[in-house]
Amino acid sequence: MERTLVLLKPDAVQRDLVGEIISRLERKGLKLVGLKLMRLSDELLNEHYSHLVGKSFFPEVKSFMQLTPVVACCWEGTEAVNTVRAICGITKAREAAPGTIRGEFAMSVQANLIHCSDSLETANAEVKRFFKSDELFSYDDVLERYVYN
Ligand code: YYY
Ligand code: MG
Repeated sequence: MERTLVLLKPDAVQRDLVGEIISRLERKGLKLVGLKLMRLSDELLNEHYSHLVGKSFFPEVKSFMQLTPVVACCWEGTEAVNTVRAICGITKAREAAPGTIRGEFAMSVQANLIHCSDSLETANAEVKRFFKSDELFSYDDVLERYVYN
């Protein structure tokens, strides 16, 4: 089982898409093991988007991510990292495939509704960065056998 980090960005919060996005991940069969609202500090964003520090658009990305609190969630499942990535769609949302979250609901590159971890290694680091261990939960999923058999 893998765990992956998802952030519902300020555009998802403002556009009332939090429930829709969480619902899509739930209905896919992923298990929600962590969930909270949080305001992202400069420090956290510098770490989280360290691959973008130095890019001309980075200050804008940062201030966009600080417009409202974001919803941080951790999802668990077999190959959860790639599964969530596929459901999310590509970065440039207006070209994201129909059926994906970005493809269905977004037009922008910056305002693309959702962040999700891009590899298992990144996911492990990101889950730790955003959640304390007592904010993550293990529990039986009574439908697991019907989701995975
Ligand atoms: O993982 P993903 O969110 O799809 O893209 P990244 O390349 O990691 O970039 C993170 C974030 O930065 C992206 O979701 C929007 C923003 N961004 C941007 O505003 N303009 C770019 N040219 C590239 C990325
Ligand atoms: Mg990324």
